[in-house]
Amino acid sequence: FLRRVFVLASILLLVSAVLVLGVSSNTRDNPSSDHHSLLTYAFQVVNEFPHDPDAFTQGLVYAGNDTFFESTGLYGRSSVRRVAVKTGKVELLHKMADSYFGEGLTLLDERLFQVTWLRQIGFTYDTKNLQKLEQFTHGMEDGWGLATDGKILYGSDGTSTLYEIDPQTLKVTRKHVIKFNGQKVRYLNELEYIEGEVWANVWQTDCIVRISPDNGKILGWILLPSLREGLLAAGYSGIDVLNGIAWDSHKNRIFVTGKWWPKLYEIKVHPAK
Ligand code: DDQ
Ligand code: CA
Repeated sequence: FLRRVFVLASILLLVSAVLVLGVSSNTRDNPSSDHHSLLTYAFQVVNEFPHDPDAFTQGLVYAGNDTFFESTGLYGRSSVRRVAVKTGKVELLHKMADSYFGEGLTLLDERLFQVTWLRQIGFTYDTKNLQKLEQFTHGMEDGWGLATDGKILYGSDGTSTLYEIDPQTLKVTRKHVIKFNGQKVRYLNELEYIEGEVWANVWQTDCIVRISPDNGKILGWILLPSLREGLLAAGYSGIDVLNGIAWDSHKNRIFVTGKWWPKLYEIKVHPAK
């Protein structure tokens, strides 16, 4: 019996030695592996709120006072709406013309800016009543995401380009092509400016990429597959992709949701191990 214990113990020792050696030599072979793990962020849900499951969310922005403005897509069903954070209730709704597919939305100086899909046409709205103010043409290839740092607009058009747009002239003033390990990151979608970074949903993925607007470099990836998977597991089979990031700069709250998602999440992000 003792001999058996001894043999088993030696096998265990050998296996763990191989494992430890394997892992450490891996790290040595790949000096950037530490760097890469720092680039990845996990998250935890700190609150969840109801969200209109008929909202094909394309733009989400926090407006203070526990209120969002949200832009929804699909032809004939596109809208700009004011939504109560806690209840998910739509408090005010502007229905768009049937021929427009609502996309990214942002809030600057009491005005909402919205872009539309497959067109270079955007609109501004009065935040008080959601009345349309102006129609504009932008210089992006298409209208997908919008965000602002309080001075300029950031835009995405489904390519790997992050645009800077002057809110007065609506002209593109600067562009960055976003690359990860030399590869273009296409399908940049809904945007949010958060403490000096631009965060972008990558369409058809459960990932948010964190970008430095100063140089277009990627600062990190937030991996959120468990949100969509959790909804599917709970029986919400009609949901589409993750889309919609909003930032409450007063209470440092991050909100995320998706197209036709019945829930909206407040999350906290931390480096993944
Ligand atoms: N975009 O938001 C990624 C820019 C466009 C999404 C377009 C998706 C069309 C879905 C049509 C569903 C019809 C029920
Ligand atoms: Ca946003």
